[in-house]
Amino acid sequence: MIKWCLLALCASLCAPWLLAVERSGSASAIPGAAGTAPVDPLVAASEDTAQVKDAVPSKNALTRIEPGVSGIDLEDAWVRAMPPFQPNSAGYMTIINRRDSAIAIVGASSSIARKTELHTTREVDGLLRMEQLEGLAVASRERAELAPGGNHLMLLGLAFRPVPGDDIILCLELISREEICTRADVRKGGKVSSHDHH
Ligand SMILES: [Cu+2]
Repeated sequence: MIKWCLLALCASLCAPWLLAVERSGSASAIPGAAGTAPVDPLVAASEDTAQVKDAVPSKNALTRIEPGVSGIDLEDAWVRAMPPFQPNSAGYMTIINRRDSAIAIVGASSSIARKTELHTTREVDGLLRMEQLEGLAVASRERAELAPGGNHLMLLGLAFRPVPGDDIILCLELISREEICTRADVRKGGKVSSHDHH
């Protein structure tokens, strides 16, 4: 489903900005379908049940991995400082995949917002709009920039107003049920906006 968000925020977030997001279509093969030996129906049934359980998303099932040692680096993370009474903000970072296979980011969370979504920015009929992304793939040995005017983390329902000096945690959830987090500082997004000088 496509969600549009037309925001006042957009004016400051949506400056045309060159982004270099490497998208990967390199899906890896799913093992395990090759076996043709007859199986005991009871065993098969219990395996089916296990697979169904595995398929149910659960927060508890996330495995926390650390930047660097996990083969994924998160660099230069920051959150946009906001004026008072703004309900939302945005988060940015560079995601570097040093693994031998692609990764897919399918969710996000933060220490500051009720909900954190993956968004992209598109121009539609001359207007810049933000659209929620189902996921974001980063090919092996590639990097993806979450940057103003392009893909970003949308921080919805701020628990407090982010101001420079704050220390915020941004986390990404991978399709492999891994979660990777980084510290983000808070910056005024002056380089892409003409509305930040107050
Ligand atoms: Cu957004």
